[in-house]
Amino acid sequence: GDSEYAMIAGDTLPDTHPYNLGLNKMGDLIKEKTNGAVTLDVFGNSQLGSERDLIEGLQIGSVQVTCISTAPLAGFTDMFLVFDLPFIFETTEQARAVMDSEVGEQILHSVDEQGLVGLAWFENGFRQVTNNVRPIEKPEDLKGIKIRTMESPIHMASFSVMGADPTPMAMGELFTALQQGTLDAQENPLAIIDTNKFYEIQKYLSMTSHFYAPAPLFVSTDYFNTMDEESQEILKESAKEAAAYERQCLDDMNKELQGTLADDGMVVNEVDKAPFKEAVQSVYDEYTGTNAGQVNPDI
Ligand code: EAX
Repeated sequence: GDSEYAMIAGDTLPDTHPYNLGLNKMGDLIKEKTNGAVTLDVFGNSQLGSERDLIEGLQIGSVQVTCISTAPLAGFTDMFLVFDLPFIFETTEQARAVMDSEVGEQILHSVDEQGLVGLAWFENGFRQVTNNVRPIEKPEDLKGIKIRTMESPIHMASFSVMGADPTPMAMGELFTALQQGTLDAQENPLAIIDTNKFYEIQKYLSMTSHFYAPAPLFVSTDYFNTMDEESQEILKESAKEAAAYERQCLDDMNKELQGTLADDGMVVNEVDKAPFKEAVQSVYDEYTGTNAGQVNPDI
């Protein structure tokens, strides 16, 4: 019969990316656990708009579920900003320990009253620089490089202090901008570089791991409040199970990708992170404090 709660999810990544493998898994779990009373249809590839559009979509009720980076949340809450700081984590294990901790839960649920109920932490991962000018081996190599960043003041400041020229842009416009040469560079985790086929239009891949991007999964607060308690519980439980699956998919992909991207023609280099960390120290000074837009030192 007809489902009682027919939800749609939107995100900005290709169908083959772990975000969508995870969201589809979540849809399967929910359908199974509710015998079809609750369903989730997934629309990737920016079909429902940019991450900022998706946040607004949840708030006004045109979309029910989304999985996004924390950067576009900077516009209306400072609770997620800590994740945008450069080199805040060294390993995936550290980042996951924070997401899965009490403070991680507190951050995830900090916007429940602002239209977005936090369900789970998916993961995007450590971000790497690709470009068409030169291998990035030291911060000076970024001088004059036109790089697309997410809409995060902290991300933009980090590239500015290293001498690059950051331009914020939605994911959906990025491939074309790189292809047309409007930009030299972009930065994203390997799974995005691969599933978006950036290797077709970018020559150098530099393993800077300069930012770590978690991916909070949200359901619209208004929509969530229309659901009966049992369906709410199933939704929450399925999201957590899907998050474990999503992270596993990402781990599996990451194991293969560095080699694959080189086979696809990219010139890959490792970097010594020490000089990069030193170069962005001023970002910590400028963006930590109690003013709006700053990372609260308590967090
Ligand atoms: O949340 O825009 C980006 O570069 C992000 O990595 C992507 O939208 C995933």
